Amino acid sequence: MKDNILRELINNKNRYLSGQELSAKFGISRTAIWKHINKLKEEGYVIESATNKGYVLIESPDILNPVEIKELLKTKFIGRDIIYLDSVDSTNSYGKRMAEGDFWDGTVIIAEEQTSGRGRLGRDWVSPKGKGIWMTIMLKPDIKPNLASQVTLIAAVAVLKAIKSIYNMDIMIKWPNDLVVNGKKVCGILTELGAEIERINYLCVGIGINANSEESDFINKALDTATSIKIATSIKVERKELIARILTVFENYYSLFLEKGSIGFMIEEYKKYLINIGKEVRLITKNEEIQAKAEDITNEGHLLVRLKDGTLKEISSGEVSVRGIYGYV
Ligand code: BT5
Repeated sequence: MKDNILRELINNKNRYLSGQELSAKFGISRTAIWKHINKLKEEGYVIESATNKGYVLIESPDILNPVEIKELLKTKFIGRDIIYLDSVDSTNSYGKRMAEGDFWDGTVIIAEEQTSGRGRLGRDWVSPKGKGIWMTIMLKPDIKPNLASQVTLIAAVAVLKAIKSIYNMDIMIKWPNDLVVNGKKVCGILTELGAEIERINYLCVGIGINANSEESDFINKALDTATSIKIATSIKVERKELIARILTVFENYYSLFLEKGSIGFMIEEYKKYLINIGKEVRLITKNEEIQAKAEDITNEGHLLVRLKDGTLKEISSGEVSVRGIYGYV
């Protein structure tokens, strides 16, 4: 009921809703309405109440309330079910546990904080409370497992375009899964899957964005390659707005991908945003590090590099980290 009242207040911004009107609409007493309003105020919603006029929503707190995110969404299925957690080990781990049972295709898991946020190959992802967007999109695509890594590239383009459209910043993709601003990482993506040999059971597309993190959040963790949208633009990110925009853009590309069976249709666009092409890079695997020149991206989203001996090598994501020869980019 509290969510219904909040939804009504959101949809009537700048207009007073009387206790009587709300009580008639939802079939509960005016005292019950008043109690729910007080609960919302306790959560940080600034609601003005005036005698004889009723209630009006002035301001929402910076918490990722699914009710508000859903009001901003323009999607058909992504984010129609949102699981909101104050704190979790990792939204991807939560998604994997959830996938042992059933879930709606397009369910999104969002947390204010991750206590064991994960990067690729067992690396950590720093996810301080209330500062970022730590979320996982859960999907059930009817595709072969070898296509799963392409969804990472879709997510990278979707996040980049959503950020660009709101903050108009100079943001690039570092193949395959990092978004970079001023030579530092602002977003990382971790796609994991549950699959049989021929069939994907589920995909977890984990997206981590440093939205409002401060320099101190990174210095404390000795992360000198990280930045946030707020550090880069001096603008406080409206996280709910950005999440809704990302999910909307993601759904468009993802639906086209399912229809066409490959990301070939968007590879030119992906390349346009790529920071690596034409650069000398270091390819870091578990066992070795080699230097090469990044030349192109294949239609499957693999990186083509020219080795020192002149041969071309095709690299799929997951197996390597790519760094510039002098540093992170
Ligand atoms: C990634 O891995 O970049 C994937 C990050 C995915 C995070 C999301 S958050 C929601 C979902 N739930 C999860 O548990 N994970 C996903 P990788 O390319 O391996 O980069 C990891 C490296 O980035 C670390 O070893 C650090 O050097 C650096 N790093 C850690 N936290 C960072 C942060 N907040 N910002 C920038 N760099 C960070």
